[in-house]
Amino acid sequence: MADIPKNHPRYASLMTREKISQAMKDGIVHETGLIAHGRGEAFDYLLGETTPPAAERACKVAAAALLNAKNPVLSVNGNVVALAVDECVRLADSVPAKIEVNLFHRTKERVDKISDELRRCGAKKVYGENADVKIPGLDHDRALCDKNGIFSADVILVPLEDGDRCCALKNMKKTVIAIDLNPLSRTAKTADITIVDNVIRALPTIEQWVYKLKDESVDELNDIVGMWDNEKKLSEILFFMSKRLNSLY
Ligand code: PTJ
Repeated sequence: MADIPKNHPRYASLMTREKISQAMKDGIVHETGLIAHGRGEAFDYLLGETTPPAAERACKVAAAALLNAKNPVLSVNGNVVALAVDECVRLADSVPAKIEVNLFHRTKERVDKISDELRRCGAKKVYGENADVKIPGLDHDRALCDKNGIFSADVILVPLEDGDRCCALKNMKKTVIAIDLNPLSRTAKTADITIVDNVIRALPTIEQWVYKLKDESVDELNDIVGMWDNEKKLSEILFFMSKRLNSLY
């Protein structure tokens, strides 16, 4: 790893880059995952690298949806495990939810490495290694999933997604929660609940809400989810970003 001085003004961001670059060398992140990370960084810059109020509220709604689900699943890929493996495992434990590895650039070697890393960090069971069914309507490897995991999930959390799977999951009548720093992406627009925030901040925030909402009734949780208007919240995020940009100079 590069020797980055702690007093560097961009220390946290540079260390995150080191992490994802190392994970690529270790075979966890696909090389194009670095490009996806760069796009995420640019949007995070526009947010001021903080969680906007609409994202905090989205985390609350996401927690309510996960708690009310019969078969909640967290879908993880290389970038998510590189950036927030402990956070994934803790969130899955708190709900509890299943964890499934689902990759766009799928190879057995990457699936095994990512699954091993999840287990090393405490995941008791990892789905996706023996993907035996396909999400209908997808012609790439993200379609491959486990019939007891993503395929039969009613609520699915998809951090760092790439658009068309989100649509395909919606077509299967699943509730989709997305974490995506880009509020303009197809994923952000298609999901039922979009958290426009960095996965590094969003996953622990959802977990905190899971603990806060754990004792609420099913009706109370349904109300929290039912009152969410995703389109309106995305426009609030865009307003937050543009207001912030306009106030800089
Ligand atoms: O590990 P694999 O094989 O499944 O490959 C995954 C990648 C990331 C290569 C694949 O999903 C991909 O190409 O994704 P996209 O289409 O580039 O979309 C990624 C989205 O995630 C973009 O909208 C980024 O803004 C966003 N993003 C990137 N980093 C973060 C993020 N959102 C939240 N937190 C991040 N840290």
